[in-house]
Amino acid sequence: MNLNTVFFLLITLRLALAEPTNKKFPENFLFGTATASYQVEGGWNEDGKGENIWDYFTHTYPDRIANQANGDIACNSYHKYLEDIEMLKDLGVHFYRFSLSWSRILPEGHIEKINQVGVDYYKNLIKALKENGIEPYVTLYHWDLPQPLQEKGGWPNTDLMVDLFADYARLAFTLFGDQVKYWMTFNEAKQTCQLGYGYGVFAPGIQSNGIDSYKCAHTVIKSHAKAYHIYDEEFRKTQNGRVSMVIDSDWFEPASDSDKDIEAAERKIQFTFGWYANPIYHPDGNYPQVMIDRIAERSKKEGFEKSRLPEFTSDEIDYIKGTFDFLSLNTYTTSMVKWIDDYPIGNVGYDNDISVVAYQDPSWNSSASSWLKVVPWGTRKLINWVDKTYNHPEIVITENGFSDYGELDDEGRILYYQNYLSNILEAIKEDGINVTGYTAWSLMDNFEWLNGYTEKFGLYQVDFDDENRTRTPKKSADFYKKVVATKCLVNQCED
Ligand code: GOI
Repeated sequence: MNLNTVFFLLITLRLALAEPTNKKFPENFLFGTATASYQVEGGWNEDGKGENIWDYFTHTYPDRIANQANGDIACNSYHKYLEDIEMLKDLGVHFYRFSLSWSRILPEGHIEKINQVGVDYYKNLIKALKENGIEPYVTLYHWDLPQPLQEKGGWPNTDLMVDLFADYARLAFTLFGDQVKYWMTFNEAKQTCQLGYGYGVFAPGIQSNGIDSYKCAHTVIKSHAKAYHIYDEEFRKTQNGRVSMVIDSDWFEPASDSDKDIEAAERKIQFTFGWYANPIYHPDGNYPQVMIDRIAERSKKEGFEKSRLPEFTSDEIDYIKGTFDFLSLNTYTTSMVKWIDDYPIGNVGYDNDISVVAYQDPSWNSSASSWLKVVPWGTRKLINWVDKTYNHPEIVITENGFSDYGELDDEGRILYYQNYLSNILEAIKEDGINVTGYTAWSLMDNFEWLNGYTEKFGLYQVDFDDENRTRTPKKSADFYKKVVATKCLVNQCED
């Protein structure tokens, strides 16, 4: 054996050993899993809880939900939260992301009437989590607005909602802030505003595409900022926690490397992610310029007196920008984007304001959800885009997951997590991006909005035909448990 051969062997050995190391997350990286109040709690009218827009929507328009399902009982976590905590303990997760049901705490939406039993439910849940070493990550609003507030106009009513949300947020910080150190004000406001007040397919079912949906977003962004400032001024010193707003986005890949397709993909992500992120996370604040310009121009041609996109004053821009302690990102999939000529003036709406074509490649692997194709590389690109566009914030992935029909042997979900996590790890290690946490959606099968109980995202199966709502770990639960325990994506990582 000559010296070259020895070197060759040594280098091969070194590479073989080094390879697994690259599959290890940083020591301080945190793993968790998530649910949301309406999707799991049930107990919809128990112990003084008020009605919210999803109670009202599912009861009033049962045909809009697959199999006329609703969240009246859901996973019955209102009564079974201790069992949920056993599952979390078994997974070994560092944190549990859940949301507060606003109307369980404030049945009429305002702070003049507090439902103590509802408050106690969350106090007990939080206490039990802490006793088991699981950090609560609390979302204030995951889509379940108190119905009485909707009857006064809901989110498009900016003057009403900003102060009401601020009151609710202050109350939550006061009640739970000694124990809760991670707060998320809103989950995926784009779904609230565009599906709820634009297309009208989600509760409350208002169809005012490109008008109320923009007003809704305006209110949500202002509400978030006010809640953040309240935390900053009244609680941060004593409670020392962190506040963020969850924004969701697909990755949008240009359909070709033509300048036009690249411009179209950028416009699409600015209208999707930038709509909410720019005012808060961009150093200059305000809506993306491309939204301001295009919506103003189209509004004028449509005969509106002013732009359908509400304006922030310069004081408001300053007040809103920078209201975050980290950036929380939900992401599931990718779409391709193609440039087209602008849609002619006529139909008023968000998609016309964007005027691009988005589609998914039929060759991509499917899930049980029509919108969710498995595209792991898209997530790495999205993380890079977010990092670059918003000046390198700390990023926490607050949701990511895969749907099937509920089988225990859920290889598809394992493959999804394996490959998405691998791309997130590459974003950290190879691209040098500061991603500090990952959240698997979801802890258990639950009420999947319009699709009822037909599409399942859980690490645990829930038997919805059984009064006990029996929970059973899927194969993916074992997989995730191992990842959480080792912070490693292969059989063994170097230390
Ligand atoms: C999270 O949202 C959310 O936070 C969790 O609560 C949730 O459980 C989890 O995701 C899993 O979903 C193809 C008009 C089919 C009507 C394309 C326009 C259906 C209906 C696109 C536009 C899309 C993750 C439903 C983000 C809601 C699924 C947001 C992904 C319904 C569509 C549409 C489409 C449309 N979205 N969600 N939808």
